[in-house]
Amino acid sequence: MCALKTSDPEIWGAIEHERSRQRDGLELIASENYTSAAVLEAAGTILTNKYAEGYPGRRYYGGCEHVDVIETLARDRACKLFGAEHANVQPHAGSQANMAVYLTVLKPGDTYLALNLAHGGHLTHGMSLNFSGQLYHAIHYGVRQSDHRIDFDQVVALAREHKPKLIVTGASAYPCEIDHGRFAEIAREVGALFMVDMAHYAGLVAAGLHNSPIPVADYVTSTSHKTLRGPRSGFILTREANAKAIDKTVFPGMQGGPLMHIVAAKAVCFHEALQPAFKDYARQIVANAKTLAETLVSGGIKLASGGTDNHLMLADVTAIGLTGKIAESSLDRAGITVNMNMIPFDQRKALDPSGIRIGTPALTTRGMKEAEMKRVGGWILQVLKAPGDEANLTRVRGEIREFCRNFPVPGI
Ligand code: DSN
Repeated sequence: MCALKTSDPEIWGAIEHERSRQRDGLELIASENYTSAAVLEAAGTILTNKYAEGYPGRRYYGGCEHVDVIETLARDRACKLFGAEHANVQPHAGSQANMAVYLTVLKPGDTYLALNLAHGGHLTHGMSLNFSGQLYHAIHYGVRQSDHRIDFDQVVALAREHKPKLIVTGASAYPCEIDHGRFAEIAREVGALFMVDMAHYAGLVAAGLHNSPIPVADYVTSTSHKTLRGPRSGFILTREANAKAIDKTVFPGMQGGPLMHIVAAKAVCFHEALQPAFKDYARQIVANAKTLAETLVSGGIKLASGGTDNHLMLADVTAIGLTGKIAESSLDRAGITVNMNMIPFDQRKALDPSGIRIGTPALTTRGMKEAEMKRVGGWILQVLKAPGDEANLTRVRGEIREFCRNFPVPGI
């Protein structure tokens, strides 16, 4: 960092402040994590200098012999990790991975079925302002009001009524396991293709803790930076029969040169996830989420679906007289980072919804376990019960800073 400090002290300074923020606070954003030092190193290499449009062995630039090795390793490792036939590791992010599948299998105006954003879905699953809602006719299923689990009766009814070309599942704020097999049966019955966006729970799939979409889905998309703990990026898994079409859509269809430093970092992440220790890590993410959920519930917080089966939970803070925005900002002032989030059947708007989303992947990476989750839950409760008490927030922040010293962040 010395060169940067000298040449651009403003950017260097902001990065240093962010480094302290990541080290001194409790990171509970469900879609974030801390990469290993090795992933960070790969992402920060001279590979950023290289153009490599095309695929290994078929590039449009000279000098690609070394990046070919890297991309081939990344693809092979992704396939081995998830038991897939083909991997495209070039999508810059999850949105691009999803876009690549849509562009491959849908024509503008075609109908597809996906989970409602307000019930835990994702922007790229057909939100009206997103390309996925503008270019295509997105129909949405939701969760049941009674237990906040996916309403399969509604999925079946909508699939039969609309005969979508594609059925999509996967979520960014859904605390339960998704039954991919059930979706696959419905897709088969109505003659639809089936895509799973496993971005949030990919690490749990890799560890065998969540049923895998690979055997039953036509296309699986993911990010690499959430439970999978890699660099910020995306990838697509599919059968060999779909390989040519999906590769052609990613390049030259929608992207130019792949970010080879990030492809290398993805290869490192897949290698790490193939190690036995990753299974222990993923198990601990889920155990930590359960303990944190129990702590919050016993402190009077209402959770969507009553708890969690995976790495995240959704708390309805209106039940204790707050809004998601107030909860997010008071927790922030105490050194606890979460994001405000809609809860199913929310009566409020996305910019100040009724809930907050809380996830355990990042704290688990720091080595925190169940005992620490009880303390973390205790601090969350102390803040939410007195969100305007600045002295209390300052006291909690100090305690958290001290506590965090015992749990180093990899790479810091
Ligand atoms: N924006 C991500 C999340 O926070 O879940 C999903 O892409």
